[in-house]
Amino acid sequence: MEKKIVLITGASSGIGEGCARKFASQGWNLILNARDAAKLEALKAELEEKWSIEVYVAPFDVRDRAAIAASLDALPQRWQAIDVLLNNAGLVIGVDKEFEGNLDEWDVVIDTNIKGLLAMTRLVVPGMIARGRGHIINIGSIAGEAAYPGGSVYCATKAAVRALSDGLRIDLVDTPLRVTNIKPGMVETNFTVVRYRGDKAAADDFYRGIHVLTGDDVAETVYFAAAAPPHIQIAEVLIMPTNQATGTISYKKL
Ligand code: 8X3
Repeated sequence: MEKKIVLITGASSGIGEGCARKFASQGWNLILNARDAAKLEALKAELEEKWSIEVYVAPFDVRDRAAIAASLDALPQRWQAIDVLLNNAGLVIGVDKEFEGNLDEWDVVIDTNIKGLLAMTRLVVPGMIARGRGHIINIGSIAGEAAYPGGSVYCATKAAVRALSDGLRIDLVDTPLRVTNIKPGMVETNFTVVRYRGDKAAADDFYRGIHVLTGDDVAETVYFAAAAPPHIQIAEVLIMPTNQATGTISYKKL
């Protein structure tokens, strides 16, 4: 049987990288996207060596709509039938109040988390509809459930991911396509270092005293949704550490 194909955005680190490893281990071929081509090439070499699969590297910034279109247009024929679009690329910069933050940084966050996801969806889903199969998995967040201090804009983008996921599920209700929104809580990845503008000590402090999730943990749930029988649509999953209860309430043993 032909191998299935998953396209993962933001695959060079964190949850995206964890998903690349998980799907590879299950025999899927991967289209890996991120801005950093060198990291993608290294991951490709590692995964092709370890598993009997193929990896296609598609470096672009999801904020660059023309680059997305060019990259998808350039896909060789045998890579075009994408089974799963995993919209994972996302970030937050800073923990500022809504009336104090940097509008240029927020443009990056909004353009990546919302407009990048939307552009990928707009460009990949029509082919899925034409082929009569496909699954869009968006990485949302517990941050989309309710705003929390210092998270105003990021929380807004993840609330948007929830609305975009729900809206797409409605738009595709008369098709075999599925839409899933995976909403992680605290996950230890480079995401938090970027949130603290490169301050590794602040990021380490954020995770101190609590056993948080890894990108690999979240990948297990993503894969569960992707591997479910075709008549089952895992619409949403909220996944967090055992000692986290909400976006603002967690127990840290310090
Ligand atoms: C990020 C997870 O817990 O920092 O999506 O809001 S959290």
